[in-house]
Amino acid sequence: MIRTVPTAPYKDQKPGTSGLRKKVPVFAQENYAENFIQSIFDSLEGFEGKTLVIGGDGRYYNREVIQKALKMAAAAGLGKVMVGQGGILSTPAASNIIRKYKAFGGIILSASHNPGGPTEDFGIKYNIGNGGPAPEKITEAIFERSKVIEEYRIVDAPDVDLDTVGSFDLAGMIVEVVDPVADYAALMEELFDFGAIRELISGGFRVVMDSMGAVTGPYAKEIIEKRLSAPAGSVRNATPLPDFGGHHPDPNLVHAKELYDDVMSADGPDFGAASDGDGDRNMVVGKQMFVTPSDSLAIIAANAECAPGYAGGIAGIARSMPTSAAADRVAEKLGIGMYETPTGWKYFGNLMDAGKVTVCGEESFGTGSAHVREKDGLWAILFWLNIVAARKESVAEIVRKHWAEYGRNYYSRHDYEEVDTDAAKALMDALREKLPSLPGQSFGALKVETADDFSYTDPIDGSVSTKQGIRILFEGGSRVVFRLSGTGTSGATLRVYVERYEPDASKHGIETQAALADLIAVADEIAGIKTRTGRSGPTVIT
Ligand code: VG1
Ligand code: CO
Repeated sequence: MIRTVPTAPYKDQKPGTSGLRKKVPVFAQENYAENFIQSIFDSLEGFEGKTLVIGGDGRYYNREVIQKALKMAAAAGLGKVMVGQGGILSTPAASNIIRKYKAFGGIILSASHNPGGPTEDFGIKYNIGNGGPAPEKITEAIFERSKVIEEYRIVDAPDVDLDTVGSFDLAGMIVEVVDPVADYAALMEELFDFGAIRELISGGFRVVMDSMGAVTGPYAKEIIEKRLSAPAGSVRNATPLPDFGGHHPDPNLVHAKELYDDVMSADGPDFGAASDGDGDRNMVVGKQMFVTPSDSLAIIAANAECAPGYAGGIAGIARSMPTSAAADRVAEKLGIGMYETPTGWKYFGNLMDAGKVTVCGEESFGTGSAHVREKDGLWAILFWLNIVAARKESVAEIVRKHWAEYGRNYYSRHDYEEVDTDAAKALMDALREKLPSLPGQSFGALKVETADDFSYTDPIDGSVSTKQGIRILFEGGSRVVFRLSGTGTSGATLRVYVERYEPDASKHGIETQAALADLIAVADEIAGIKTRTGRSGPTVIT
């Protein structure tokens, strides 16, 4: 039954910030997906007879790779695979199923917010038994294995029917096709006050959610329209499509512009939300008030006790280094721990497992908590609705009062996408060389206090991650951070993160780009962005 297939290694299967991401034609090369999946199994121990969770965001090539992964799991000796119906599982839902059913781990198929389709992106990611992305030592082991792999094992069997819920035999392994939504919706109902949110909505508070043709459609329909009684049609683009309708399923000001414009208009809905390809990101827009992801983390943390699941308070907060320091001020006031980690959700896992932190966030529209071990788009959206329902104030009021109390961290990220890889690397190298000379230097009114290449030592297991982004900190709490994306699939993406702290409430109404203009200019002056990339400006501003 088990067939051992000789294969030749590929040299480019290095997982990035969140798993292996490549264009579909790369994944479709002979044995490419098989090699990577076998490398995962070869890097793990003790899974024989245990349960694995498999699901994806429904993008092009999802079903094909799921069939391969199922047959390879059977050959590897797994006892059972739980797979979402239709091959669908949002990333947070997969994390929940791994935890709830004490699975050994999971394979999540997604390239998140990147476009899908025959020539677009695909991805494979391994999650460990805590439900979170594999830590670096495992992803490194997978990469090392993929460079020397000589064979993979697969059972010869017909494809599994992914569309019917139930248990099936696959060459001696059980395949359980599960409802992708049920367990997740039940968890959300435990964490949040659905009664209060339902009352808010039935009182005329208009909520719209844009699922962007991606995985959260069925989840949002069940939760927002069915359980919270929002009118039918409140969830837009609710059918997961293999190409996401041709869009970037990226919930930000650029790609979710239609929803944004709608909610920003005077007679628009009271609350708008969007999520990404695999359901782990979120965008929250109140009527005429966009909430930055960094502020969202801070405000959720400050108001956590509104939600039943967090009524006892939160243990601590963690944020990725480029995320603004807004949450730090909340942690300080609450007298709880605050942790600054490298970019990528995998760095939060140990802190959550150790009970050090409850809520975590990234500036890249990612917020979540220890309820699962992934960031969670719908969770953040429901948290906001719960806060609005409990405080009986609009999103704009809540945000403005937060700024008045803690000060405002003006924040923006400028992305330069698909720039020449060598030019991007040269820019970072040149910046690194400049670091020692920067402290004490002045650029206009801005004086550099410190400058470094961020390095992180995990406080739980002592593992060290270096070169995680160059930060230039100015006196008074302003800063600029530079790093190269680890999720792109063509060329390099330079991310420039700009932040300025403004304690004075009378200065909280400035347009963000204007408030940051001097820092943006200094970032270019120090890094030579325009000259080195040949670009006159960023491709995406969020
Ligand atoms: C980006 C974001 C990072 C996020 C990662 C995965 O990584 O910046 O914060 O964790 O995407 O998110 P990078 O290396 O491109 O900056 V997702 O929703 O794509 O799984
Ligand atoms: Co995502």
